[in-house]
Amino acid sequence: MSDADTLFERIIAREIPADIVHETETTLAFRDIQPQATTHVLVVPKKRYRNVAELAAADPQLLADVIGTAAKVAELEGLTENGYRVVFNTDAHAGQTVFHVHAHVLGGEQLGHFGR
Ligand code: D5M
Repeated sequence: MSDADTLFERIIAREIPADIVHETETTLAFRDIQPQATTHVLVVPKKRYRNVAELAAADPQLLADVIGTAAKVAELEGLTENGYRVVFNTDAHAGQTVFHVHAHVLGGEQLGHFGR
């Protein structure tokens, strides 16, 4: 990818600090700096793709790794009994701000219905 590095490459490279929750060979999970729920963790593949559609097309196994890490985070954070949400904001209308694909794992409270 030709764009400049995003913030998340710098977190993966440990150039800037993050509150890391879990790591695998291919993924990293860390707490969102602006939490939108009691528990709000981001899961990123270490290899950069712009969004989930590009990741799915190019490397379905890596997408499965991201979802597997999200499930592991839910377990580690105690979210599995009451449930949780996994969200991929994709481009402008969804408000994607960091163009290194990331899953938001949200839970720890009753979440509102999503939409506007
Ligand atoms: O989500 C991008 C998310 O990234 C947003 O919820 C804030 C979060 N963010 C921004 N900077 C940081 C750092 N430094 N650490 C952790 N989390 C961060 P999007 O779906 O692109 O809007």
